[in-house]
Amino acid sequence: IAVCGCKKDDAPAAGEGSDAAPVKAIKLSYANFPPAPTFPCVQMERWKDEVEKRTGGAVEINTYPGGSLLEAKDMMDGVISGQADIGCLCMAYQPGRFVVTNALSLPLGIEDAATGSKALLKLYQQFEPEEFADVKVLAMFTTAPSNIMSKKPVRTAADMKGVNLRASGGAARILEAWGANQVGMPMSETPEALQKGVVEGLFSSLEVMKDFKYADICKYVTMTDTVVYPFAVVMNRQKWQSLPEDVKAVMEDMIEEQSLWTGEYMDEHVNESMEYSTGEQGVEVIELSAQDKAELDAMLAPMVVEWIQQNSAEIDTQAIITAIKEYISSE
Ligand code: 3IO
Repeated sequence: IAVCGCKKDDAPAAGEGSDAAPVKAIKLSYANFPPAPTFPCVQMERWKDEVEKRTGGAVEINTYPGGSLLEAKDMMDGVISGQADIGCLCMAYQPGRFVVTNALSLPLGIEDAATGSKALLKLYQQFEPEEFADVKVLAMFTTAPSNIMSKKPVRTAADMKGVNLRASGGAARILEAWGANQVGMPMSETPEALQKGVVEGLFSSLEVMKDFKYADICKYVTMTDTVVYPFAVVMNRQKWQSLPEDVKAVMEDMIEEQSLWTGEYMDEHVNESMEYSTGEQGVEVIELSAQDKAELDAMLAPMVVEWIQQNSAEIDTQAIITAIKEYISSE
């Protein structure tokens, strides 16, 4: 069937009004774990709208934000088993499963989400890690660099010691290196943990200050600008193979575009979120002294070398790090 470039009222199906959508639209479900206003869901709605438009209504995508179809840690297996056709996952929640792509969350000096997203997609395309063999990758992107959001001020490197801060994956190991007490959980469980006092803050990208209303409770942001969180959007492989070629072509053409769009959206939204936090919410932004920043950076220095050594039996770790550094410096 011709799906692209064909207006939906060109050839109405039998028994169908000329203004109706095609009767046999392909329906796809798309699962996401955080609430609708957050960036993984904003990019999901953008992808849905573009795919529906570019396929001329031949594809209909039903989105399920907030873990209503699959929860954070079930995303990959849920898509592989077909509980959802498409899913958006944060790879930090299963660090051992996504060893290659999680290399992006090592302290390598990625400055923003646009750079991180470009680098992550290239990394995936160059190394084709086998953990994605059972799915079709539709997009990959990262958050902006992580900073500390907390109820009490963290003004020095010493202030971090023993503070319960929530993080996941590579970011969690950064907090450990700094002597904070890292508590691991998906972002979707963090609002309750903050509310109950299980954690006193978190370590993530700053758009969450607005999108999760953390600015209501975390009145301090300490700028560390370290490590991004890598994300993937994946489709069930059999479902992908069942799609008409012209539908596949639309989605294929959108892989890079969607990945970069999301990185840019993230960077802009971090700025918006911090304007809101400092302007309307009275949040204080703390800059560490040059000496403290150097001390914290020095504590992270061994992490990349350790990662190269620890994973070298399974993957070409040196080549992966060299490739990432190349992608980043070509920005
Ligand atoms: C994230 C996850 C869900 C919604 C918004 C978000 N912003 C940053 C993240 C990264 C993340 O998953 C995390 O655990 O910090």
